[in-house]
Amino acid sequence: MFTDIANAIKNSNNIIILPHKSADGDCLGSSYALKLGLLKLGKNAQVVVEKKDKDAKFFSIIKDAETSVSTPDLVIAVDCGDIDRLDTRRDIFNSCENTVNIDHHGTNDGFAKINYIDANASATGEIIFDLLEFMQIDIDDDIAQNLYIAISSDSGRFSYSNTTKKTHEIAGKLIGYNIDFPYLNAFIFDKNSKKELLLAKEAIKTLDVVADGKIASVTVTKKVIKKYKATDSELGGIVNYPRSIDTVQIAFYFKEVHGGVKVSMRSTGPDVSKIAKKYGGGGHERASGCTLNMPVKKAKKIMYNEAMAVIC
Ligand SMILES: [Mn+2]
Repeated sequence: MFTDIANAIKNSNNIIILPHKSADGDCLGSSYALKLGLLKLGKNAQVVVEKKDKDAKFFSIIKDAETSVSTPDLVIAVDCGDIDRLDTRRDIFNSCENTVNIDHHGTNDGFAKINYIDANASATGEIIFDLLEFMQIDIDDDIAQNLYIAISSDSGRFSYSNTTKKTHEIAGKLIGYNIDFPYLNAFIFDKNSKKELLLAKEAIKTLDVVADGKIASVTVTKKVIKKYKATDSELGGIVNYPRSIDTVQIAFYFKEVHGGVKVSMRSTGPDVSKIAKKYGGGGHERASGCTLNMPVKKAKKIMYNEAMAVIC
Protein backbone atom coordinates (compact mmCIF):
# COMPACT_ATOMS: atom_id res chain seq x y z
CA MET A 1 0.00 0.00 0.00
CA PHE A 2 2.93 2.36 0.60
CA THR A 3 4.19 1.64 -2.93
CA ASP A 4 1.98 4.27 -4.57
CA ILE A 5 3.00 6.92 -2.04
CA ALA A 6 6.68 6.00 -2.31
CA ASN A 7 6.49 6.25 -6.12
CA ALA A 8 4.69 9.59 -5.97
CA ILE A 9 7.44 10.90 -3.70
CA LYS A 10 10.22 9.45 -5.88
CA ASN A 11 8.72 11.12 -8.94
CA SER A 12 8.44 14.54 -7.27
CA ASN A 13 10.96 17.16 -6.29
CA ASN A 14 8.98 19.92 -4.62
CA ILE A 15 6.64 18.62 -1.96
CA ILE A 16 4.26 20.53 0.27
CA ILE A 17 2.95 18.88 3.43
CA LEU A 18 -0.30 20.08 4.96
CA PRO A 19 -1.23 19.25 8.58
CA HIS A 20 -4.82 19.85 9.71
CA LYS A 21 -6.06 23.18 11.07
CA SER A 22 -6.06 23.69 14.87
CA ALA A 23 -2.72 21.92 14.68
CA ASP A 24 -1.93 19.39 17.41
CA GLY A 25 1.04 17.23 18.38
CA ASP A 26 0.20 14.40 15.99
CA CYS A 27 -0.31 16.41 12.81
CA LEU A 28 2.73 18.60 13.47
CA GLY A 29 5.03 15.82 14.67
CA SER A 30 4.00 13.63 11.72
CA SER A 31 4.31 16.41 9.15
CA TYR A 32 7.76 17.57 10.27
CA ALA A 33 9.04 13.98 10.64
CA LEU A 34 7.94 13.34 7.05
CA LYS A 35 9.48 16.60 5.88
CA LEU A 36 12.88 15.85 7.47
CA GLY A 37 12.71 12.38 5.93
CA LEU A 38 12.01 13.80 2.48
CA LEU A 39 14.96 16.20 2.81
CA LYS A 40 17.17 13.16 3.43
CA LEU A 41 15.99 11.78 0.10
CA GLY A 42 17.21 14.98 -1.53
CA LYS A 43 13.72 16.36 -2.04
CA ASN A 44 12.72 19.95 -1.43
CA ALA A 45 9.88 19.90 1.09
CA GLN A 46 7.95 22.40 3.19
CA VAL A 47 5.22 22.09 5.80
CA VAL A 48 2.56 24.77 5.37
CA VAL A 49 0.48 25.29 8.52
CA GLU A 50 -2.71 27.29 8.85
CA LYS A 51 -1.86 30.95 9.55
CA LYS A 52 -3.67 30.85 12.90
CA ASP A 53 -1.53 27.89 14.00
CA LYS A 54 1.84 29.52 13.43
CA ASP A 55 2.14 30.23 17.15
CA ALA A 56 1.06 26.74 18.27
CA LYS A 57 2.90 25.84 21.47
CA PHE A 58 4.23 22.64 19.90
CA PHE A 59 6.67 24.61 17.77
CA SER A 60 8.99 24.99 20.73
CA ILE A 61 9.61 21.20 20.73
CA ILE A 62 9.17 20.35 17.02
CA LYS A 63 12.40 19.86 15.04
CA ASP A 64 12.53 21.63 11.69
CA ALA A 65 14.91 22.84 8.98
CA GLU A 66 14.67 26.05 6.96
CA THR A 67 13.21 25.31 3.50
CA SER A 68 10.73 26.76 1.06
CA VAL A 69 8.66 25.33 -1.80
CA SER A 70 6.90 27.66 -4.22
CA THR A 71 5.28 25.44 -6.84
CA PRO A 72 4.71 21.91 -5.54
CA ASP A 73 4.56 18.87 -7.80
CA LEU A 74 3.16 16.83 -4.90
CA VAL A 75 0.96 17.83 -1.96
CA ILE A 76 0.54 15.53 1.04
CA ALA A 77 -2.26 16.04 3.58
CA VAL A 78 -1.29 14.63 6.97
CA ASP A 79 -3.70 13.64 9.77
CA CYS A 80 -6.61 15.40 8.00
CA GLY A 81 -9.91 13.55 8.46
CA ASP A 82 -11.51 15.49 5.63
CA ILE A 83 -10.55 18.17 3.14
CA ASP A 84 -12.22 20.94 5.18
CA ARG A 85 -9.51 20.42 7.79
CA LEU A 86 -7.14 22.08 5.31
CA ASP A 87 -9.16 25.28 5.79
CA THR A 88 -7.57 28.19 3.86
CA ARG A 89 -4.93 25.88 2.36
CA ARG A 90 -7.42 23.92 0.27
CA ASP A 91 -6.31 25.91 -2.77
CA ILE A 92 -2.75 24.60 -2.39
CA PHE A 93 -4.14 21.07 -2.32
CA ASN A 94 -6.66 21.48 -5.13
CA SER A 95 -4.26 23.26 -7.47
CA CYS A 96 -1.84 20.30 -7.49
CA GLU A 97 -2.49 17.34 -9.73
CA ASN A 98 -0.69 14.86 -7.48
CA THR A 99 -2.12 14.55 -4.00
CA VAL A 100 -1.66 12.14 -1.11
CA ASN A 101 -3.76 11.74 2.04
CA ILE A 102 -2.12 9.98 5.01
CA ASP A 103 -4.43 9.64 8.00
CA HIS A 104 -5.83 7.54 10.83
CA HIS A 105 -9.36 8.97 11.16
CA GLY A 106 -11.90 6.23 10.50
CA THR A 107 -14.30 8.74 8.93
CA ASN A 108 -11.76 9.82 6.27
CA ASP A 109 -13.44 9.64 2.85
CA GLY A 110 -10.23 9.45 0.79
CA PHE A 111 -10.20 12.93 -0.74
CA ALA A 112 -6.80 12.66 -2.47
CA LYS A 113 -5.53 10.89 -5.56
CA ILE A 114 -3.61 8.45 -3.37
CA ASN A 115 -5.04 7.65 0.04
CA TYR A 116 -3.55 5.76 2.96
CA ILE A 117 -5.93 5.53 5.90
CA ASP A 118 -5.32 3.24 8.84
CA ALA A 119 -7.88 3.70 11.60
CA ASN A 120 -6.00 1.17 13.75
CA ALA A 121 -3.01 3.48 14.08
CA SER A 122 -3.12 5.38 17.37
CA ALA A 123 -1.54 8.35 15.61
CA THR A 124 -0.67 9.35 12.07
CA GLY A 125 2.88 9.32 13.48
CA GLU A 126 2.76 5.50 13.50
CA ILE A 127 1.98 5.48 9.77
CA ILE A 128 4.78 7.97 9.04
CA PHE A 129 7.21 5.78 11.01
CA ASP A 130 6.22 2.78 8.82
CA LEU A 131 6.42 4.86 5.64
CA LEU A 132 9.94 6.09 6.46
CA GLU A 133 11.03 2.50 7.16
CA PHE A 134 9.38 1.34 3.92
CA MET A 135 11.26 4.00 1.97
CA GLN A 136 14.48 3.06 3.80
CA ILE A 137 14.93 6.57 5.11
CA ASP A 138 17.19 6.60 8.17
CA ILE A 139 15.44 7.93 11.23
CA ASP A 140 17.68 10.33 13.15
CA ASP A 141 17.29 12.08 16.51
CA ASP A 142 15.25 14.96 15.07
CA ILE A 143 12.86 12.70 13.16
CA ALA A 144 12.55 10.44 16.22
CA GLN A 145 11.63 13.42 18.40
CA ASN A 146 8.91 14.57 15.98
CA LEU A 147 7.46 11.06 15.72
CA TYR A 148 7.51 10.61 19.48
CA ILE A 149 5.61 13.90 19.92
CA ALA A 150 3.05 12.71 17.36
CA ILE A 151 2.45 9.27 18.84
CA SER A 152 2.54 10.25 22.50
CA SER A 153 0.10 13.13 21.82
CA ASP A 154 -2.60 11.05 20.17
CA SER A 155 -2.25 7.97 22.36
CA GLY A 156 -2.49 10.07 25.54
CA ARG A 157 1.11 9.06 26.29
CA PHE A 158 0.22 5.44 25.60
CA SER A 159 -2.90 5.35 27.79
CA TYR A 160 -5.92 5.62 25.45
CA SER A 161 -7.65 2.53 24.06
CA ASN A 162 -6.17 3.24 20.61
CA THR A 163 -2.75 2.28 22.01
CA THR A 164 -1.55 -1.09 20.71
CA LYS A 165 1.43 -3.37 21.09
CA LYS A 166 2.73 -1.80 17.89
CA THR A 167 2.38 1.71 19.37
CA HIS A 168 4.66 0.65 22.22
CA GLU A 169 7.07 -1.12 19.89
CA ILE A 170 7.50 1.99 17.75
CA ALA A 171 7.84 4.18 20.85
CA GLY A 172 10.44 1.72 22.16
CA LYS A 173 12.48 2.22 19.01
CA LEU A 174 12.07 6.00 19.18
CA ILE A 175 13.33 6.33 22.76
CA GLY A 176 16.47 4.53 21.58
CA TYR A 177 17.40 7.80 19.90
CA ASN A 178 18.75 10.79 21.74
CA ILE A 179 15.44 12.36 22.71
CA ASP A 180 14.39 13.72 26.10
CA PHE A 181 11.06 11.90 26.24
CA PRO A 182 10.24 12.72 29.89
CA TYR A 183 10.58 16.40 28.99
CA LEU A 184 8.49 15.99 25.82
CA ASN A 185 5.68 14.22 27.71
CA ALA A 186 5.71 16.79 30.48
CA PHE A 187 5.59 19.57 27.88
CA ILE A 188 2.64 17.97 26.04
CA PHE A 189 0.56 16.84 29.03
CA ASP A 190 1.58 18.48 32.29
CA LYS A 191 2.77 21.99 31.55
CA ASN A 192 0.33 24.87 31.18
CA SER A 193 0.88 28.54 30.65
CA LYS A 194 -0.83 30.74 33.23
CA LYS A 195 -3.28 31.73 30.51
CA GLU A 196 -4.16 28.09 29.78
CA LEU A 197 -5.00 27.54 33.42
CA LEU A 198 -7.12 30.70 33.57
CA LEU A 199 -8.97 29.48 30.47
CA ALA A 200 -9.54 26.13 32.17
CA LYS A 201 -10.94 28.01 35.17
CA GLU A 202 -13.37 29.89 32.91
CA ALA A 203 -14.38 26.62 31.23
CA ILE A 204 -14.91 24.73 34.47
CA LYS A 205 -17.25 27.50 35.67
CA THR A 206 -19.59 26.36 32.86
CA LEU A 207 -19.40 22.65 33.74
CA ASP A 208 -22.73 20.96 33.10
CA VAL A 209 -23.32 17.35 34.12
CA VAL A 210 -26.49 15.47 33.05
CA ALA A 211 -27.87 11.95 32.54
CA ASP A 212 -26.85 10.65 35.98
CA GLY A 213 -23.33 11.93 35.43
CA LYS A 214 -22.87 10.10 32.14
CA ILE A 215 -22.76 13.23 29.98
CA ALA A 216 -20.80 16.38 30.81
CA SER A 217 -19.79 19.51 28.98
CA VAL A 218 -17.91 22.75 29.25
CA THR A 219 -18.40 25.80 27.07
CA VAL A 220 -15.97 28.52 26.05
CA THR A 221 -17.69 31.63 24.74
CA LYS A 222 -16.48 34.11 22.16
CA LYS A 223 -16.32 36.65 24.97
CA VAL A 224 -13.84 34.52 26.96
CA ILE A 225 -11.78 33.80 23.84
CA LYS A 226 -11.58 37.52 23.12
CA LYS A 227 -10.80 38.44 26.72
CA TYR A 228 -7.78 36.11 26.84
CA LYS A 229 -6.89 36.30 23.13
CA ALA A 230 -7.00 32.48 23.34
CA THR A 231 -5.69 30.37 20.48
CA ASP A 232 -6.86 26.86 19.49
CA SER A 233 -3.56 25.53 20.75
CA GLU A 234 -4.22 27.02 24.20
CA LEU A 235 -7.73 25.56 24.28
CA GLY A 236 -6.63 22.12 23.06
CA GLY A 237 -6.90 20.33 26.41
CA ILE A 238 -10.17 21.82 27.66
CA VAL A 239 -12.30 18.76 26.79
CA ASN A 240 -10.23 16.72 29.23
CA TYR A 241 -11.91 18.44 32.19
CA PRO A 242 -15.47 17.12 31.63
CA ARG A 243 -13.87 13.88 30.37
CA SER A 244 -12.07 13.41 33.67
CA ILE A 245 -15.28 12.95 35.68
CA ASP A 246 -15.34 9.30 36.77
CA THR A 247 -18.96 8.61 35.73
CA VAL A 248 -18.81 10.36 32.36
CA GLN A 249 -19.22 8.32 29.17
CA ILE A 250 -19.42 11.22 26.73
CA ALA A 251 -17.78 14.59 27.30
CA PHE A 252 -18.35 17.69 25.21
CA TYR A 253 -16.43 20.88 24.78
CA PHE A 254 -18.47 23.59 23.06
CA LYS A 255 -16.43 26.42 21.61
CA GLU A 256 -18.41 29.38 20.38
CA VAL A 257 -17.13 30.50 16.98
CA HIS A 258 -18.32 33.05 14.43
CA GLY A 259 -21.77 31.92 13.34
CA GLY A 260 -21.87 28.73 15.36
CA VAL A 261 -20.28 26.25 17.72
CA LYS A 262 -17.31 23.95 17.37
CA VAL A 263 -18.02 20.72 19.22
CA SER A 264 -15.33 18.36 20.54
CA MET A 265 -16.43 14.97 21.85
CA ARG A 266 -14.64 12.34 23.92
CA SER A 267 -16.06 8.97 24.81
CA THR A 268 -15.23 6.02 27.06
CA GLY A 269 -16.93 3.60 24.66
CA PRO A 270 -19.92 4.82 22.62
CA ASP A 271 -18.94 5.66 19.02
CA VAL A 272 -19.02 9.46 18.86
CA SER A 273 -17.60 9.58 15.31
CA LYS A 274 -21.09 8.63 14.08
CA ILE A 275 -22.58 11.66 15.83
CA ALA A 276 -19.83 13.91 14.43
CA LYS A 277 -20.31 12.53 10.93
CA LYS A 278 -24.08 13.06 11.04
CA TYR A 279 -23.40 16.77 11.58
CA GLY A 280 -20.71 17.16 8.93
CA GLY A 281 -17.69 16.41 11.09
CA GLY A 282 -15.73 13.26 11.84
CA GLY A 283 -12.86 11.72 13.72
CA HIS A 284 -12.29 8.60 15.80
CA GLU A 285 -14.74 6.37 17.68
CA ARG A 286 -13.70 7.90 20.98
CA ALA A 287 -12.57 11.36 19.91
CA SER A 288 -14.46 13.36 17.29
CA GLY A 289 -15.71 16.79 16.41
CA CYS A 290 -18.07 18.82 14.26
CA THR A 291 -19.23 22.39 13.78
CA LEU A 292 -22.87 23.42 14.11
CA ASN A 293 -24.15 26.69 12.68
CA MET A 294 -26.46 27.61 15.53
CA PRO A 295 -26.36 29.15 19.01
CA VAL A 296 -24.62 27.20 21.79
CA LYS A 297 -27.86 26.50 23.63
CA LYS A 298 -29.42 24.79 20.65
CA ALA A 299 -26.25 22.88 19.74
CA LYS A 300 -25.96 21.65 23.29
CA LYS A 301 -29.52 20.34 23.26
CA ILE A 302 -28.99 18.49 19.98
CA MET A 303 -25.67 16.99 21.07
CA TYR A 304 -27.06 15.90 24.44
CA ASN A 305 -29.95 14.13 22.68
CA GLU A 306 -27.53 12.34 20.37
CA ALA A 307 -25.38 11.34 23.35
CA MET A 308 -28.43 10.09 25.33
CA ALA A 309 -29.21 7.73 22.48
CA VAL A 310 -25.82 6.00 22.62
CA ILE A 311 -24.78 5.97 26.29
CA CYS A 312 -25.09 2.74 28.25
MN1 LIG B 1 -4.05 12.33 14.79
